[in-house]
Amino acid sequence: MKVKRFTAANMQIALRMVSQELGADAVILSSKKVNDGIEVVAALDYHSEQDAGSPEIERQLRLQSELEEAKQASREAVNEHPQRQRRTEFASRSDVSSREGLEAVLNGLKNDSFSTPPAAEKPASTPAAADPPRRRETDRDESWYSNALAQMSGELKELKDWLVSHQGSAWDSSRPMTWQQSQLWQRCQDVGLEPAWADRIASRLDTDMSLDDAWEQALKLVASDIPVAPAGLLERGGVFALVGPTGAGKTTTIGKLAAQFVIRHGKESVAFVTLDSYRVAAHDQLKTFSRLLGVDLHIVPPGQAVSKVMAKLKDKKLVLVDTAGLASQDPHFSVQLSMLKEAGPRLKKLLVLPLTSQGRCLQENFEHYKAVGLTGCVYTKLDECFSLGPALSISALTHLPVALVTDGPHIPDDVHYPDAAKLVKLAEQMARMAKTRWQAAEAMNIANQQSGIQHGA
Ligand SMILES: Nc1nc2c(ncn2[C@@H]2O[C@H](COP(=O)(O)OP(=O)(O)OP(=O)(O)O)[C@@H](O)[C@H]2O)c(=O)[nH]1
Ligand SMILES: [Mg+2]
Repeated sequence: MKVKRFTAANMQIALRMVSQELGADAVILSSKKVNDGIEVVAALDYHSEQDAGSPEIERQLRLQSELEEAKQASREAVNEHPQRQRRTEFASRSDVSSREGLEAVLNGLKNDSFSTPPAAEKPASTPAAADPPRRRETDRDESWYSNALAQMSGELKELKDWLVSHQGSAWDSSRPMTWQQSQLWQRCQDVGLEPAWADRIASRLDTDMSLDDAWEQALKLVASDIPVAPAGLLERGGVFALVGPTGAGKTTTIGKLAAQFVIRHGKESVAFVTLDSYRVAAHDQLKTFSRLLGVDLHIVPPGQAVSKVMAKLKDKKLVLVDTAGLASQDPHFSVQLSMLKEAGPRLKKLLVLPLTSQGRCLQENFEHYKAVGLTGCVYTKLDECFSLGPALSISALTHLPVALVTDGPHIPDDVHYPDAAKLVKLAEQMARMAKTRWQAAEAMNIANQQSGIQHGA
């Protein structure tokens, strides 16, 4: 149990002091009016039955009084020595972390007989030595102080940079960061960028700019690091396989692309191929699209050559190959991977990355599918996601171009060509919104805690 006496101008301030010092679980044991306001005795870990009237409460209050008396006695001792008092005042008044604060301390010390600078350590001059030499002495003092000040400022800055670089926030701790770089690094983190990428961005920035200007630059660098595939897939066509985790949106995206292509180039120009024969009703969705759009569907059974089917579809402008979303541990996973590899580079493989997945899952998806030779990726479910940083990190760090972005389940409209700058802007807005929500939640927690204490009292 911890017991403490608090004195304050009114009850509200006293309760706040109790909450700050002993926390929300503190119990108020007594309160009474005193000359300068109100005195409250509060306890932490107080158990009403066993602690009531306990000598431990008396003992702790007595110790607190003795401690306060000792502090008062020591303050009086300091006041008795005027020079020591002056030094104490400099120290307490001045904030040496700023240039002005440091100057104030130095000026204070200059007037203090305890601290005589080297230039003034000469024997006292005779009264005859009038104004000119004294002015020279003052000039020398000034220059000594400004040199000392410049040196100390430099050392403080070095110390600050060193502290920042060793605080463990930087991914690459062997490379020191300035304070501003570390702020930018933190903002990149808030956006959800991978630490290694955030590190690269922060270290490329000129730190003479204001923090906000540097952040603007940082966002431009982020956008320039995101590889984007040339637009025009829907105009040019080609042979594309969509691979990726279960439920990522592969079949739906194929439906969107096929529908738009049919509108532009006619149903004869498109064909569907599926490698998904592993699950019950595996082809149903694609069969429905095939029927509605009037587009041919070709099924390639497990282990068969995809290249043979592709050879038969040479006259089609757009061939879309659907695959099964399988876990990497599934024995069929490697069979499907081999079929995709067998088709060769004419079959362009696009990794479908659902933006609603965690960053680590997206990273694993990339690792599992990169063996097929990915030419790009499709971001899906932008409309349902609240952090874009993880997917952008995959593209930037693995140089995997973004070919398409989908932002809804509707066929054929919810598919677009990406714009890196817009994606980055969106990513930053999402991060800002998340931060504001956390801050509001925290403010609510504190308010609830305080009202809880008041009700308890
Ligand atoms: N909100 C939203 N939903 C989407 C989007 N793309 C696909 N979906 C939905 O996600 C669900 C799964 O989509 P599918 O196309 O079946 O996913 P898949 O990758 O083919 O899944 P598997 O074949 O099981 O591997 C469906 O309900 C789609 O309507 C999108 O951009 N936004
Ligand atoms: Mg599917």
